[in-house]
Amino acid sequence: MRALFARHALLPEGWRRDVLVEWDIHGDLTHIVPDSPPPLNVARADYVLPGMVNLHSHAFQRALGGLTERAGDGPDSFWTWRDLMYRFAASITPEQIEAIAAQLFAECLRHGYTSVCEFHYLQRAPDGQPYARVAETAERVAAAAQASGMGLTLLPVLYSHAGFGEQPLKPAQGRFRTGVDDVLGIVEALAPLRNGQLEVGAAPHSLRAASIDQVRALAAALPKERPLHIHIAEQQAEVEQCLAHAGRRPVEYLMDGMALDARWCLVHATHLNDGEVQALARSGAIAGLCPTTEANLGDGVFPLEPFLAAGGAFGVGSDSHVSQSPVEELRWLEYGQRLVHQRRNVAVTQKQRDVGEFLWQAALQGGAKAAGRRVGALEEGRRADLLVLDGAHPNLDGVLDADVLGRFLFCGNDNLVRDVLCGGRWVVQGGRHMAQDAIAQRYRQAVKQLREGSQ
Ligand code: NGQ
Ligand code: ZN
Repeated sequence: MRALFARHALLPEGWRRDVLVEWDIHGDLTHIVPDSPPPLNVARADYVLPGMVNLHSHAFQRALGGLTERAGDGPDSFWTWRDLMYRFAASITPEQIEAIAAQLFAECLRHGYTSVCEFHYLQRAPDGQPYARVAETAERVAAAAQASGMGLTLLPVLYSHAGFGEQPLKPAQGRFRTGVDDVLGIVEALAPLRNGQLEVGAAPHSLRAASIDQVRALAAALPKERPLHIHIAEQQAEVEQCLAHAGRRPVEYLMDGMALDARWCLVHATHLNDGEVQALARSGAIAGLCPTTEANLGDGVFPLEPFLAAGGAFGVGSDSHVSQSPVEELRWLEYGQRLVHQRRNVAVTQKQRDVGEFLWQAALQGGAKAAGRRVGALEEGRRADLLVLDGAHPNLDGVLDADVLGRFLFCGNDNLVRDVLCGGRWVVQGGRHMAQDAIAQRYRQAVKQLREGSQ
């Protein structure tokens, strides 16, 4: 049956009662009718939310999570972590990429993500040669999304240089090497996979790895409606290198080079001056915030308050996947602000005073734009992506709908996501993913191979 009756459902305008939700065989929502009489023979749910968009992922890094938490000889940093990540990426096979991505996507679904944007740069063989199929590794990620039921935006990455001024790649970056034409070739090779569950955009890795001319060329060549993502201003060192190279800060430099709009997602954008905050907010580009990875890597704290005051749009991503939960990303987005400002309830607007509801709705809106897919709201014509929370859990039992997101995001560590519908398919039921055991078995195998290979 392609219908659900929700006692409480979060619609774009807020919580509504007795909502009949229907979708079609393609996985698109067809009817959302609040104040409906309870229908016969339709499954019921207490609290229903739209599934969250995870706007930034490097799926293979899931298998590195927790293994870089031991101090080295000197001070550890983002850059020392990156060397460990390169070492980990050196030998990984396409089969292992698929197994790791499937595990990640199943975990993300169980925790409430129904879309992932994969910022995909591991595109060549370990010896730096292209695979016989240019989109080999990207197709593996797509296969993992399909096996797990996750909605996907694949972003093949433009990665040509090691640093500003077109510095040659380091040997450890050989698997990432692409020029503009390579990326367009991969985008083309992926075209047959596009459907309601899968979109293809592109991503210059950063202004370090792609020159501003390359960024411009890629943006001009990609079909107009497709998303473009870029890492930017994630570390102070990048800002300093950019100032030395171009006399401007990274976001200034990018915005001087080209007009940004809502098809753009600027990932991290941590280090902004006031002018950049205003300009980025005005542009309509999405700030791609990844609070748990930014904390893990010691990036810094995004200037959320002035960005929101200027009307900026944002979404969240789990990036290196030290967390697979949107609860943790949104909780830490708010907590980072509280810690910095020594205040409470920062992520609100004049109109929306509830932190949890503001964060969930705003991250959905920004995330949907970044994904370039019709997702992010319980609305006719969008994908049938929704979460049923466990209404019997002590944190939710009998609560007012106005308190649901506060309980969900800011109280405890149990996973309150009980069932997940993604693209019109029930992929999680009773907290279990439909292929959880088989996917976990392949993941364990892949991780074992990687461990034994590195000894
Ligand atoms: C990445 N990760 O592409 O995996 C980056 C680090 C780089 C994050 N920014 C690598 N979390 O910037 O060169
Ligand atoms: Zn990243």
